[in-house]
Amino acid sequence: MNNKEDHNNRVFLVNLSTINFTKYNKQYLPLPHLGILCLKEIAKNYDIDIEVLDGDFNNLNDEKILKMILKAKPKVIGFSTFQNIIERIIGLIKRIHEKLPDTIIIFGGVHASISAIDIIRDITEVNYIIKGEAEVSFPKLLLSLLKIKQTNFTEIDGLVYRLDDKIIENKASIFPDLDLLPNIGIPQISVTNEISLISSRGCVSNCSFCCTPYYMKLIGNSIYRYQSPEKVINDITQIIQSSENKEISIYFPDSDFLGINDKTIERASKIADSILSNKIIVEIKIACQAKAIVKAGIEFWKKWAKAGLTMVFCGFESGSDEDLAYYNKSSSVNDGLEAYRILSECNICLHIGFIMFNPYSNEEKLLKNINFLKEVDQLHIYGNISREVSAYPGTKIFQDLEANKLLSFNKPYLAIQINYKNKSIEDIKMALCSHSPEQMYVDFLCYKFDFAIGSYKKTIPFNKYIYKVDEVLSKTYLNYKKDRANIIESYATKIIKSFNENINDIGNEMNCALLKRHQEFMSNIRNNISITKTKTNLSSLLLSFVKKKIVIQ
Ligand code: B12
Ligand code: SF4
Repeated sequence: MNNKEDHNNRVFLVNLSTINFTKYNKQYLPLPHLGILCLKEIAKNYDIDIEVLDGDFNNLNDEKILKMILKAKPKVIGFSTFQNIIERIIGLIKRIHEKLPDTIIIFGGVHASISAIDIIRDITEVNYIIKGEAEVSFPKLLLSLLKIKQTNFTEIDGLVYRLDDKIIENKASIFPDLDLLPNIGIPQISVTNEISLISSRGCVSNCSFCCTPYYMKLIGNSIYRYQSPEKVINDITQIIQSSENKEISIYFPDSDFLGINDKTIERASKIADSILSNKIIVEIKIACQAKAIVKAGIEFWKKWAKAGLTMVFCGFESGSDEDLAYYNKSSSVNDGLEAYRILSECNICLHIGFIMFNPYSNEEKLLKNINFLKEVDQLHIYGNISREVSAYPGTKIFQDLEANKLLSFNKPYLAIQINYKNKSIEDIKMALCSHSPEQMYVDFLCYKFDFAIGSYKKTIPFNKYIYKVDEVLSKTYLNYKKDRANIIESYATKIIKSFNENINDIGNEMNCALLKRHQEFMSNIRNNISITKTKTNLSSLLLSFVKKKIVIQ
């Protein structure tokens, strides 16, 4: 029976937006939630139709999602959980439960898997949690809940549920053969030509701030698993064939696309070989580690560049080896510098993950970070100088900071505040980070321009405009980027070196200087606008902000 036929049998899978639509980050074009997309596709094999409400990807804020749920009165709603949205999810399910007390609420995803027992004990509105990979367990549970095929709950791997006064926790579930997964790129084609796929699960490293290693251990398989080159190529080919000649770009935001040993690097090499030998025209972006970039070597990256690789995301995380040791990174500062050099030589754009602050930061390490960011040409991205480490339950950092009384929280799975060893570093963090919302907006433009200019695109779509790329625009942007990095360097260094109380004022001055220079850049490239879709624009929004700031001062 198709559950579509019975409206009371509707099943929703929900991912609340992480950006939550403030006026500064509306521009951010996010990736779809790949986990719930995968579950939706798998459920089709069981004739179950799942409706996905993906906050980021479908442009839905929490109120809109609530309205849709209350109108549809679904029988089952599954929420994918992240730590930074869990409180909003809990608030929402309480409101849903008030109006629709019979609706069954299920949690899943990495965060709920790690804190399953605590969550189900505390949040009575949650009926079930599936711990681990849910491709087998979720359809089994749905078939039971929709009364299509009863299964004894003890036979559903990963199921965490209440039975009388007890909480039952089955052993976590895992999907054994990644080659058998559906092609989750196909359903994205109608919405975007920037498709995301996952070709591996797990990671060869064990970074102290990351949930991946702990999650993989928890679900009973800490081995790095990956799809065969044949499966990856097959999915890419199908996507291209189904996309009716649209230019397709495919991003693999895997925890670790490359791995680090000869066998895993060989897999990636074979994928590039196949793209080249089959003359597949596609743009590829991947995520991997600095050490692996170096290990794979320049010829590997030249081949990948020929095969269409335009961007690599890499978690460099720090410019200090001491911090990298605390983060238990496999890669060193030198690996980062070398990885940057290799990718630059191959004209592959680099997008980095970076953690400026942790509770043990000191002036010396912060200055090393600034210096490193300058060396790898990433100091113009404000996010890089304003991010602090996260402490997710299950991670080594969480354990360490909790043991050292540097964490404040009501429950470990809710929002967590990190406290600093040295109060003056916390002040520096405040002075540098408090402008993130509006600067994130500009960072997003920089990512777009870096990428488009670095990979020789003819146009750059941004903020309802399309900019024509020519020599003048490239030069104007590169000057702007240099100035932005210089402004950040001089003010951030001043803030870090100042031991007086006016560092917040210096932070405000930095923000104003950056926004002013941004405004100048936007007016300099006005002639390159080739298509105007609407009258509202980023420049006017930021101009009003600059004026407001100047008045405040
Ligand atoms: C790819 C990726 C992204 C991509 C795509 C994200 C996405 N939503 O799909 C991008 C780059 C956009 C991203 C963004 C973010 N990410 Co991310 N991301 C990952 C990564 C590397 C792989 C995730 C993935 O696609 N796996 C493959 C799919 C198939 O698996 P899955 O999503 O886990 O889903 C499976 C199960 O978990 C389960 N499941 C998932 N949801 C549900 C719901 C129900 C009801 C059920 C029953 C089951 C279920 O079934 C699925 C199939 O098996 C993970 C690392 C990891 N080990 O998972 C981090 C990870 C999930 N991300 C993380 C974070 C923090 C974020 C951000 C908040 C970062 C930020 N500060 O902005 C945002 C949040 C965005 C959002 N709300 O979607 C953390 C989460 C930590 C935590 N405890 O909350 C992780 C674990 C990495 C880490 N730092 O440790 N991310
Ligand atoms: S390399 Fe990335 S995915 Fe792997 S453990 Fe470190 S942070 Fe996590």
